[in-house]
Amino acid sequence: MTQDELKQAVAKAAVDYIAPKLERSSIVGVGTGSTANFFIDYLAQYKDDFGGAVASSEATAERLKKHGIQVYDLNSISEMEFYVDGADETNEHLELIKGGGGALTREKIVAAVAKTFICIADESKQVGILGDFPLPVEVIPMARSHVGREIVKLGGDPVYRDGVTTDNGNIIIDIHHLDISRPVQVEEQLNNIVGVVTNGLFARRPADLLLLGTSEGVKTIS
Ligand code: ABF
Repeated sequence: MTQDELKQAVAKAAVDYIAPKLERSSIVGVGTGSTANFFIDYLAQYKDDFGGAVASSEATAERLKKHGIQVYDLNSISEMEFYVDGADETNEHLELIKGGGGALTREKIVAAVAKTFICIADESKQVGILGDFPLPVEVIPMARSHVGREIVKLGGDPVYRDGVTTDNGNIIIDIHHLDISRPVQVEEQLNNIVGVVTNGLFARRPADLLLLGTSEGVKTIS
């Protein structure tokens, strides 16, 4: 199977998992990226059976609207049963690196609100120790150099993502070669740097369920 076919398989599995649990009033949190896009396309067939969605990016909001799925501002909803999104890396504890697409802040906010966070990923994303994928950090523009210096003190190599502005008007620094053998601790250290808005480690709030696309089929890991 190609990587795209694996992504489609997990996207469909996520829809099959949540569809029977959705009520007319249910709001679904929807992530960003190519796997999430497949999820949106499958979810559209159920658009009359649930209340609508909260999007983790402007791009996702556009795609949802094109399918006729109602998109809500997160502040206007009080409860969200599911958040479904991809990842750049996952370990066996369902701790993730996210944000390769630059939407990490909104993704982390939606993940914080959702009762159940379902991660959908193909098997290339599964790793022993997180960190081969450069860890994205969203940073307030004026703090770029300061944050870079602090990252070096932590042992990482900061690389400014040239030409990228997030949906929140900030910049992204990708951290290479950082030791992430203790993800919760690293997430907290990065959070403590003044000027960091969000980092792409989802360890304090990992996924609850991982649907992993493999050549032997979709594996469900919790
Ligand atoms: C989002 O999409 C991001 O957190 C992550 O960076 C990316 C994964 O992309 P894809 O599904 O295209 O591999 O979930």
